Amino acid sequence: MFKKVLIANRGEIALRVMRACHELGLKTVAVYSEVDARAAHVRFADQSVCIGPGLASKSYLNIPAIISAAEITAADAIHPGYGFLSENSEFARLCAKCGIKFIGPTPEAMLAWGDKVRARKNAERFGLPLLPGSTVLEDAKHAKSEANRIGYPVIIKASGGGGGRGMRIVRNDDEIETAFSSARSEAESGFKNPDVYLEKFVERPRHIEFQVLADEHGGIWTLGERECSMQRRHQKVIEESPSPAMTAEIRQDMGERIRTAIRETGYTSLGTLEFLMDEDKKLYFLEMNTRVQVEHPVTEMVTGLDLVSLQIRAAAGEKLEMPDTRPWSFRGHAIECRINAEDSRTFAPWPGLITEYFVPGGTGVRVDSGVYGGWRVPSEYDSLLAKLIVHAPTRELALVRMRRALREFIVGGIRTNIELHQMLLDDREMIEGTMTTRTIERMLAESKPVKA
Ligand code: MV4
Repeated sequence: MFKKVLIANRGEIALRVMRACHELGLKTVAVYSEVDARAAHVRFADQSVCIGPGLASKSYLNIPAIISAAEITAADAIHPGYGFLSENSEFARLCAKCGIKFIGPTPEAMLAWGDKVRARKNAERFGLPLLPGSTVLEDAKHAKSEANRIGYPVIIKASGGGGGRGMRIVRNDDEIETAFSSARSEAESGFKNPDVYLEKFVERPRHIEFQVLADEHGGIWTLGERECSMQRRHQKVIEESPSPAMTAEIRQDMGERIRTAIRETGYTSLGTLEFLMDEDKKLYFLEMNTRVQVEHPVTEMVTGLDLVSLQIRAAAGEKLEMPDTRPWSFRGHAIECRINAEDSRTFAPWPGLITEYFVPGGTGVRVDSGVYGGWRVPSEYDSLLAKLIVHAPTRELALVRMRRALREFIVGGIRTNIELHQMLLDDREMIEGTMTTRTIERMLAESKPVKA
């Protein structure tokens, strides 16, 4: 096992990783930017190192500064959390070169799944269902012929992208040339990779993802799915497990296919496979995230597992002795609300001083937070303050528990999206469990308009 882990992240996920390390008896090193000197993750770490100014590119993305911090403190592993350097295979390679274990998949496995066109090829080879689509588009003429072969509407995506950035929906031949060239130049400037491909566009999909965990001894576990359809502009807002749309048959079938794909690509560590579900409950593989995700706690609540602890133990080369019930045995229902520092109506970010802070508790309530009363939320990073997670025997009781817990959450001094969550939990599609990726947009359009 490692002796000391450097956590190359901030906020709630840095604390989340730190908690797992301390329970495993490992020492921790926090890194922080100048604006984060008094952040919670710095206060609770055994050691801390300042790695640069507030701007992420000069601190949390500053590879030489982070590697130096690990060397100075004699950390033998780095946990990247999510975002920042978590899916950077060059960083993972450099860690290995410096004799520091990157807690995540190998650089090779990251590349096999990180590139979307390669991921589609792997998925096809190993039996994961795919939407009709193309490989890399050579030019506008090729884009047009592929779009006609597949049939409109289609969506153009960047092979080096992900999470919805740089996508273009195309509805007819007149739009394809412009969409192709703008997607291509956006991909080039945004991801330093001009490759784009296209897929059949699904109009009102659900977004469902499967959690997987693999050790370095051939142990592979699929840990059910998360329903992530409640999102706005590619930012997830509420997640839950299990998905109200899932059946035991689909879960079993997809679990078997995923374990095959994971085994055949030599993937280890935690990972998430994203799927779209159409109205006929057919699932289509979209992309894989090769990191721990924000919404991992809902899977933890229904499985009773500590995913981050298991991820660290797998990275240390441990053979994970887990009952390999396939699929995993699940208990009850979990829901997570992302509490952000932003206006509930306009979604404008709202950094500033937190003057008052009280977190809900009681039976079945978990709060993963990175802030405290007296903390000034900096403007440099994303607006996530805390994750409110509830667990209950049924979905209905989990909804009741979440409404109860939201009433107890007090954040003074700044605006938050708590009111948005209260509206969402009373929305018909949320209550029925029939939500799609369009639900939030629809609910906002129906509610009383307010000037921005
Ligand atoms: C799609 C799609 C419809 N059809 N692909 C957005 C995030 C990225 N991972 C893929 N995304 C989508 N891909 C096809 N062929 C709709 C989306 C999409 C979406 C997907 C998941 C969660 C939220 C979303 C919101 C809008 C669009």
